[in-house]
Amino acid sequence: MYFDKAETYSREEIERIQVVRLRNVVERAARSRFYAESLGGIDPADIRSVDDIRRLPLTTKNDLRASYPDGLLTVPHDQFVRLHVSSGTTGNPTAVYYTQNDLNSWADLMARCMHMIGIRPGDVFQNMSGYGLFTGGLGIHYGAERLGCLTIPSGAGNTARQIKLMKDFRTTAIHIIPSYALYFAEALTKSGIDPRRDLALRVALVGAEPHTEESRRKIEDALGIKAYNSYGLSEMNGPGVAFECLEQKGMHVWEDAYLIEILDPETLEPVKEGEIGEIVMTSLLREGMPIIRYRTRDLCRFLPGECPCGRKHRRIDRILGRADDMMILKGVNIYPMQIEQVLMAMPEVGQNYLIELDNDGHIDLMRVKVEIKEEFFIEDMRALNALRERIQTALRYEILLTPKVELVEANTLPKSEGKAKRVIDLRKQF
Ligand code: ADP
Ligand code: K
Ligand code: ZN
Repeated sequence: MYFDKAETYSREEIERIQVVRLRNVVERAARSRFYAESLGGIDPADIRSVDDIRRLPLTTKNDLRASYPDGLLTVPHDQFVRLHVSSGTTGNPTAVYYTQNDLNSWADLMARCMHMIGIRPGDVFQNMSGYGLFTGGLGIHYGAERLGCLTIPSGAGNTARQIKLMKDFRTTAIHIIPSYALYFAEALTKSGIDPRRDLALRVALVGAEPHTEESRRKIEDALGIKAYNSYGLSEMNGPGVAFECLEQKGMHVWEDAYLIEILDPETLEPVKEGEIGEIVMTSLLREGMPIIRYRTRDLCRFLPGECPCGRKHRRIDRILGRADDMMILKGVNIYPMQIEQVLMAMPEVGQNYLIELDNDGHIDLMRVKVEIKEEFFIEDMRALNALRERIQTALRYEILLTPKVELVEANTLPKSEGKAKRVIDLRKQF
């Protein structure tokens, strides 16, 4: 029934474990350059209850950038076996290192999530998310193997091949980001395949980007499956932080492994029961690079009451949005500053640019309108096209997605008074 006995813990047991583990985290973290300074000699013995976490300092994305690449490491370099790097913005990206123990406990957590939604050894699991630096690839992959599934690392895209793999190997479970799932469902219909008749699909993990209850239902109807919401972030390993159970009523946060707070992003005080605030996370199991009170910028709320499934790990609602200007396209995190940095490094580019996000059906796309300085706005089509392609390549290199680039004449984009509006989101909520 349960993959891990932690799923059966009472509130008292959860909190007892949290206090012990938090003490260890504080002790261990102090070995890193960053926390040696920011913890300022806090004594682990001072942590006597879960609420004592509020004595510890918060950690922001900027802190991680400033200590890039290895300011948070607590053991020598040769003890690490994996590195993921996320969203570079102006200056440094953030690097997350894993020891073998970290990878093991992450795989266990991920396997726990998948087991919770009825996936078992013998299931055929197709991981249809990007691999590479995106933690949804390898993170979920190792969880599926840990659970004992036949695991197919199909990666994202190439819909025809995905379908063939599904048919040939009788795939029963998939991981897919919601926007691709909606696209995939349409492609399936167009290719004349009836998933209920022709495929063995039963269940999907969907996550990495915000989506609504309606799109979940759409994915479920179109593919003839059950779809479960999956939340995580690289700084906390990746996926496997919070996950829906069979009830599909919010995501259980694995509180034996993560200590979650929801704070008012202005006052940094805990919000009142059930109110919306920013998720702040502490990893309790990561040994090589523990992160304390990480400000995720994700806005969310706790769901009240107990879950009918019996697990006492608290549940959070769907992620309601972001407290910063990070954009999520096809599951990939992008900051407007990354784009600005690339554009402003090009001598031909003028003062103004505009990022438009749109979805063509379901697939996110980004259009970047770029003003070109008068002296460069030549009428030679070929030269302009070459410039456009150069900008596109530079952007793709930075954000890992290919935006559509449009060159426009100087002073033609709308000018704003005060804070420039750089991003227009025309996407229909899906
Ligand atoms: P991942 O590789 O798991 O996407 P990243 O660190 O790249 O990890 O991105 C983490 C961010 O993605 C989160 O802070 C959140 O904004 C977003 N995200 C992840 N899962 C979900 C989800 N289920 N619903 C909404 N947003 C999500
Ligand atoms: K993401
Ligand atoms: Zn539950």
